[in-house]
Amino acid sequence: MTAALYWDIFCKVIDNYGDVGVCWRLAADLAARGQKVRLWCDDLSALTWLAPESVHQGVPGVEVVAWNEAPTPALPGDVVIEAFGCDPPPDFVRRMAQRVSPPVWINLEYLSAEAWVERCHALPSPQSNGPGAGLTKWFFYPGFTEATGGLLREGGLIDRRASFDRAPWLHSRGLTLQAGERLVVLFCYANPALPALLQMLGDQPTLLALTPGPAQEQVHRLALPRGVRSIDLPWLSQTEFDHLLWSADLNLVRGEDSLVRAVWAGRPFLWQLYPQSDGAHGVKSVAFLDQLLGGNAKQAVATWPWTVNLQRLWNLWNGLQTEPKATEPTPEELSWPELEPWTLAVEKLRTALLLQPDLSSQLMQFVARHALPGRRLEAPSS
Ligand code: TRH
Repeated sequence: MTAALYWDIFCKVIDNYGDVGVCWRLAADLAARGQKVRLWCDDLSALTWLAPESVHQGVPGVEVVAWNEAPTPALPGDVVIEAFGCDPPPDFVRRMAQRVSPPVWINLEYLSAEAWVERCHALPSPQSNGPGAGLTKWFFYPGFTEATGGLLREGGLIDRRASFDRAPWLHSRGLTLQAGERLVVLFCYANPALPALLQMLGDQPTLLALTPGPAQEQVHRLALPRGVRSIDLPWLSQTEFDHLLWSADLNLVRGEDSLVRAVWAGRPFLWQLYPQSDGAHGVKSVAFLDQLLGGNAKQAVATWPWTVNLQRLWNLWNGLQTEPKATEPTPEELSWPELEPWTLAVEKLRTALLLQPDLSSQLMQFVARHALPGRRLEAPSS
């Protein structure tokens, strides 16, 4: 049993909800493991729906603090996590350096399945100048292999998933399926491939559950094929969003946090990566497909012909080209991947990932290894 430490997590909301979504999950998970967490966030608005308990009754062990320009006299805790390189305030970093035993300072990075992540995970970055001169900042990379920091997976998640009862939950949310209808969840960015995908959904009676934002905005402008009806969802809490993904027959998710949740859901899914102007999302996409399809997505095509359809559809969904074709497939050339092997591939990946330690456990072990001897537990005040 590790002694409780004080953790400061800094989160800057750049765009969308992944930054605050990941930071909240981490804060709540650490607190559930007996740690004391102070979450500094420069935009708390999404927490009202993503984690309403954080705003209303509060969550034991987590203090949420509005991070603004105003100087704060807060004393740093034992661990300082800056999410996605967001740079804690200089005066706070100065106080970190002044502590008798400085905090373990971690930069929690974005999730990627690319091979370089293993090489960069847990590398030190000694600070030679600035307010933190003399301190060491550590890079911590989440990931899909043993040599990375793992994935967020709160205690009991998989048991809750296994005992989840879909029908009453759907009923409670007004998502009543008609006989033979499948449930498809759409959480996406603006996506030029949406019309083609909607046409494909017309092959079977479908209830399309639309998350707020681009999914609703785009679908409202399009004609739905026969047999497909849609329903607008409100923003759900993360817990309810999980339930939604667990209930679906097909999940269309975006961003890294929802990718992880789609894997834990164990249902077939397509992932829309955050599009980057330099095309970096293409490399990330291939790296994840490699993970999903037994290590090498290209070679998987020879062994498992069903993966051809998956990769074509996946690439179309991400505006990427499928090799060796020089052009995108036309809607007529697209077909659904076979459902059974697609589901099995997701379940297999989930099983493999469950054998690896989760991100919070790894962070706690990392901190225990890198804390300076003689660390005193100091209760910080904000
Ligand atoms: O919102 P996102 O697109 O965030 C992305 C990623 O973080 C990406 O790394 C970043 O570069 C980009 O923004 C700028 O997708 P993501 O990561 O899945 O985060 C969404 C969060 O919102 C996730 O925690 C799930 C949560 N969510 C709910 O809790 N309820 C909902 O109803 C929905 C739709 C999402």
